[in-house]
Amino acid sequence: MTKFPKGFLWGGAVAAHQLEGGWQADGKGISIADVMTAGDNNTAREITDGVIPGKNYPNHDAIDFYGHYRDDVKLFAELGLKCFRTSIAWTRIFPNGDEDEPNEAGLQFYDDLFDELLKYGIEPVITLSHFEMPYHLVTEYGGWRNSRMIEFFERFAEVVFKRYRDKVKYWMTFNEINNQTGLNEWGLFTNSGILVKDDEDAEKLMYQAAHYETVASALAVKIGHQINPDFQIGAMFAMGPTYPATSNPKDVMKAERAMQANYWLADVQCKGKYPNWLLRYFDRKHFDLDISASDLQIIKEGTVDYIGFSYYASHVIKADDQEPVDFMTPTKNHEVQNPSLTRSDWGWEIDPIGLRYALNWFSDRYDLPLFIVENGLGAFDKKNADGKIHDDYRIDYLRQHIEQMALAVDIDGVDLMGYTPWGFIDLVSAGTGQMDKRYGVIYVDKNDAGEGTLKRGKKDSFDWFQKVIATNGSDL
Ligand code: BGP
Repeated sequence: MTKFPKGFLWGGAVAAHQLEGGWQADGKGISIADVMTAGDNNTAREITDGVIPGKNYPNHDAIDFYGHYRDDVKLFAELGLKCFRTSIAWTRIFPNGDEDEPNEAGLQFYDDLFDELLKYGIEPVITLSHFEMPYHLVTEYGGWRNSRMIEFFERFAEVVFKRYRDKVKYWMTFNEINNQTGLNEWGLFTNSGILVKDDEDAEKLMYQAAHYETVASALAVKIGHQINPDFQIGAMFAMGPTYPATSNPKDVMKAERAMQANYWLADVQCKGKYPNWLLRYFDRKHFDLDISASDLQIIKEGTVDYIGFSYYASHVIKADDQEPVDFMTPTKNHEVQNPSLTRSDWGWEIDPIGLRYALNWFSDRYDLPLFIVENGLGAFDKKNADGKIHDDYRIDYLRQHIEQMALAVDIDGVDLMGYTPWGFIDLVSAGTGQMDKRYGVIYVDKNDAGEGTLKRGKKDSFDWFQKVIATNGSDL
């Protein structure tokens, strides 16, 4: 018997810049993803100063979903998807980000894509900003350190809300808005288009940028509801619970601090207010941020309808005796391995029970519907002698996570809207720029060197996930 409600949104998730390609097609502008090179397992992606000829920019062509979307959607329909999560590439609509008028060809592309999905009864689930803001907004305005970003984002949101008013019901404002709280270069750039100079305080910049984003998000929620009261507009967080390394209360408090440092944005977007500890922290640090009374009013009025989140792994933290527990960020240096868990090819800890924990954590705190909009296993897939990919490791990963989802729904009473595994069609990795870090149940013939026919194929996990959807999660 299924544990999942009727109408449960089984789907798959991607982001425009990671699969579309067509980086200059039909008037598209350059996004921040277009100036990031490929890294690999050991080297980070380079953020270049504009597009430099000869460098390898994997997002430029990606898997050419832009040219293949009709055939791909047909395959999604065969898989049985009820919904498809993608983003609208901001640079297709406003190539530079600060124009007065949108680019009609870009708008038309998403009209065609949504029509194609709806033809098969697949509901689009749309992220407005998924690591792909116009690069011009970085060079001209400094990204989200600048409050003018709010007006540019609003214009973009309003245009697409109006245009797709009757085609899209489920929206999210900013993808993984909280993954910049770790203060690393990648997180700050992909979320906020911020490159920190030597004489600048990264932490202060992050809080300021994140504040402007929450104001923009709240305004988008308000405008969206005016345009169509049926819209469901969610936040989106990267969720990876942090556990204490031991029962030493110092470790427990440190883990609590890590959770606060990573999820305060959920308070702002879901409760409509800053947590008390953070306001005290701003004072203590003399940050003197630009947070006005009217901003706080907007945040209060524009709380989200649901919580979307990604879940890949959990973390463990150990307190440092030399350091006061009130130290907030970054917390990464204190992470230790979890001896109870195994890890993926990229060292991400595999923790299905952590997903149930995460569902309970969000549900208890915010009492909102939840939507798991990313989850999955990045792995090196090898073709067998029969030319097929037998990815039982991926099936195991997904099965174990869905089992925990079922318990959260059935036993814990969590209000769960749906589940869209990440990168269910192979695409470019956001973190590394690799093609060979694969999450898909659909294989795409393209490798890290950019070689391949782009031909799509079904992995064993395709047939398995098809059955899961067809039985509403009862046959795992
Ligand atoms: C999340 C992003 C996705 C996606 C995923 C997997 O952080 O929202 O865009 O890429 O993680 O990460 P990666 O591609 O680095 O394996």
